[in-house]
Amino acid sequence: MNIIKWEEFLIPYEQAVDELTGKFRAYSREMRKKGLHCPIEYVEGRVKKVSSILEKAHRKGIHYGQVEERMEDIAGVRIICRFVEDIQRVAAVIRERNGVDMEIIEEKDYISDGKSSGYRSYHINIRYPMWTVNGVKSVAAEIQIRTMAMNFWATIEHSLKYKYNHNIPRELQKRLISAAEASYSLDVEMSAIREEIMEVQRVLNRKNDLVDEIIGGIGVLYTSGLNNIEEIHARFLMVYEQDDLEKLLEFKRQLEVLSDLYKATPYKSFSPADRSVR
Ligand code: 0O2
Repeated sequence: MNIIKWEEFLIPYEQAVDELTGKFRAYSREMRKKGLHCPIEYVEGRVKKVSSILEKAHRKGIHYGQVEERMEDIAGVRIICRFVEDIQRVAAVIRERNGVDMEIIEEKDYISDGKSSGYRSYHINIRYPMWTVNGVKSVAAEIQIRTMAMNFWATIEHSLKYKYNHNIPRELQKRLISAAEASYSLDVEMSAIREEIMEVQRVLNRKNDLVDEIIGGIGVLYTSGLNNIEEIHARFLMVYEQDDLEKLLEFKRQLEVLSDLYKATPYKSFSPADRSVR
């Protein structure tokens, strides 16, 4: 590889990160829209900086000419989950894509078998085919799957590792290990109350969906030319402020009745008897 052309060398890696993060985000969006539990909380991606590539190549004795073949994490995607259980769900989703749009090279389980530093994460190294102007290029990428607690710990430890040039003082190392233990306990606790958290999330999602549906329904009535739409909207705001899911549901049902009535017999305003949403 011509090392002067780093920018050019990194183009397919940038494309791979864009595509992979895009695919995982799309998966997450679809799951949420279908009201299913999504194991992905959020997705990040990055291309390793040239200085980090050089530092890692030096540290691992990789000759610059072999960076492309031997460095697996120039393209990196990080998938953050809420619960430890979600990590294997994400891994299963990735395995389903093996041979479809990517090829799994290796899986590294630093959760069952944490690193001595205290690092915990699940890694899947893949090869991802990229369409470039010079044809298809197989790009190596590393997918790291971890919980928010694991990510918090790794981010802090990573900064310290750079600050101390990979030689973190022993005292600090000990504190990091005890922080890793605390992060492990946090994950265990969160898993224990997982059902409760998920129920809160389900209610919140249901409320958000209901609000969207009601606003959509009011919008349709508004564009159909219903006269007392402001009144209905004001009533909706009052119901919304009561923060009661049942009342929102009831409001939506009444709005649907109103909407059907209006479709059957278009009129410009409702008589008091028809004003069920009032
Ligand atoms: P960056 O800046 O995130 O790209 P090694 O680098 O020797 O630890 P190896 O064999 O290249 O590991 O592969 P591995 O174990 O899959 O690790 C690759 C990446 O995992 C690292 O890349 C880190 O992002 C992360 N990682 C691995 N071990 C640790 C750790 O102890 N602490 C933290 N914070 N992250 C870790 P880079 O190139 O080290 O860093």
